[in-house]
Amino acid sequence: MNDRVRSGIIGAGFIGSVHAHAVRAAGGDLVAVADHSQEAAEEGARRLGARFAAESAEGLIASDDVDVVHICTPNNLHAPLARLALEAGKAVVCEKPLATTLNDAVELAALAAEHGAVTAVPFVYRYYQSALEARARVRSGDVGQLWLLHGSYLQDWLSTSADVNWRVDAAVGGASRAFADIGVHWCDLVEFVSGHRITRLSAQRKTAINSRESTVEVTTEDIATVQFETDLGAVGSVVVSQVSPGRKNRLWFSLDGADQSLSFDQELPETLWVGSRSHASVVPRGVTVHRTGSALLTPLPPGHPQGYQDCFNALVGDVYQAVGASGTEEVPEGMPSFADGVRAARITQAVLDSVAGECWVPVG
Ligand code: SOE
Repeated sequence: MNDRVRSGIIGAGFIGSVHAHAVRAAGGDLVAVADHSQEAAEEGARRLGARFAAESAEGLIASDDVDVVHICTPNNLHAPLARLALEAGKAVVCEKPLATTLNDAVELAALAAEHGAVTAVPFVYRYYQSALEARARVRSGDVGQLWLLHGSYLQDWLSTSADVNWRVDAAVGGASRAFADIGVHWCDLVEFVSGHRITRLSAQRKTAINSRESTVEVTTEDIATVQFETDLGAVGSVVVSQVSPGRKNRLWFSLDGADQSLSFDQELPETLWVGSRSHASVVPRGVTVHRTGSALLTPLPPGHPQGYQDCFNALVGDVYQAVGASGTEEVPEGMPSFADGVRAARITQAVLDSVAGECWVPVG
């Protein structure tokens, strides 16, 4: 392997370009881009600054010039491409959902383990320093026993019938949309920060807009509400929506314990709110640094706002550190892997099962 990790990106849309910036920030060499057509691949390679446009996704995966494959395609292509990449001996960064079915996600994680591959699913909100501050405070015991975990993840980019996207079509995006696309981020972040695991849940789904311009019949949900219990004795709920006017990307949580409550808002990530019976404060990012091992976790001093792209850069920095060290044993603590992609698929399946059965269901 070169000194620089060599990358290939499949899918040069919005998220592909976020990955390309992160590859550069991590010191990677963006070698190739593939897309749905040769023309799109060439345009993407030019725009993202890759050395060449691959003739196909399969060609990019087979290339000896690529060490890490970034899968940034529509959801239904994640599993087949990730499988090919693992079989070709590559490290894989696969967008969420890892697969559109739980079985496929489980198989991919097993295949990755068999190959000893470095894998990642970009649950990037874990890299906000204020979220890490919350995690450290929970772990320190200051918050006391957590008994209520609650919040929401709200967007508005699908809130009119003119809003059309491949995610709306279950054949391409998967049976769950709002929950599988953003609800899983909330669950991942809250489990990561709190240390709790959701053990059973009861869910509702609602398709608010049944017919969208130039789209097949809409069967995927615009809204999901989930109430749950955890292994460490807390209860909680989350509201997920892609049709909440004015809410752009509002991932918000509150973790309420015996002594303190902590709350974090992805749209205002420079601070963590900490409340107790007698006092409340807003803690600025960077007052304490709790985590080591992530190459790019804190490139910005306090007062220089950390954003979504910085989180992405940190994730890819972790992946490339592990790839450079050529071994999963070197994976930095907290880096989200295919195992976390399986966890998200399990919770999504439980949401679907709960709605179908109109009952509480266990989360495996
Ligand atoms: C669109 O809903 C989207 O880009 C998600 O797919 C991402 O995972 C989330 O981070 C932001 O919103």
